[in-house]
Amino acid sequence: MIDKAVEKRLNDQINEELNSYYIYLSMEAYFESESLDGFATWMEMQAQEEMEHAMRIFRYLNERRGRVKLQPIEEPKADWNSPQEAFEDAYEHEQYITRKIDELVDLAEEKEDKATRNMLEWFVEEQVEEEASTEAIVDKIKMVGESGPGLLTLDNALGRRQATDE
Ligand code: OFO
Repeated sequence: MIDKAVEKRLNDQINEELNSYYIYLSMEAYFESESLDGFATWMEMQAQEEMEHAMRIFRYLNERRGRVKLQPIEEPKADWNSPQEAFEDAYEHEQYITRKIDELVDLAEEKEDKATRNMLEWFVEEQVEEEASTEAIVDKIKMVGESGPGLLTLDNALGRRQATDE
């Protein structure tokens, strides 16, 4: 039987991942409204990944005979002043999620819950990738600056993102 404090925090993390899903879905809608289809595709893939992150924990909690309790999803921000601002928000959000995962790891270790600690290892590695990818896009947007052709080239490149398993 899973520790109650760990169960509670895993439920909170399911909520964080679903909030992430909503944030990126909202960014997808923003990019669609700006006719930046490639940026929108990238965000659609990102949102799908977040749903899969939530489901990973959902399935794990069920497997441990814990009780999944879904919580309300916050209304996400709907508008940004520029693609740079949206991706800066995404990068900041990923850093926040990394802190949440780290806190969960600390709790699993404190409770000597090795199975949860082991399950979280995937998330620890994933967060390295999530921070790196969003930060790299912020850097690229800064490089092209206000340049229309530069932004369109970047839009094309981001639109080639493929769906992955996670
Ligand atoms: Fe963006 O990695 Fe989950 O939340």
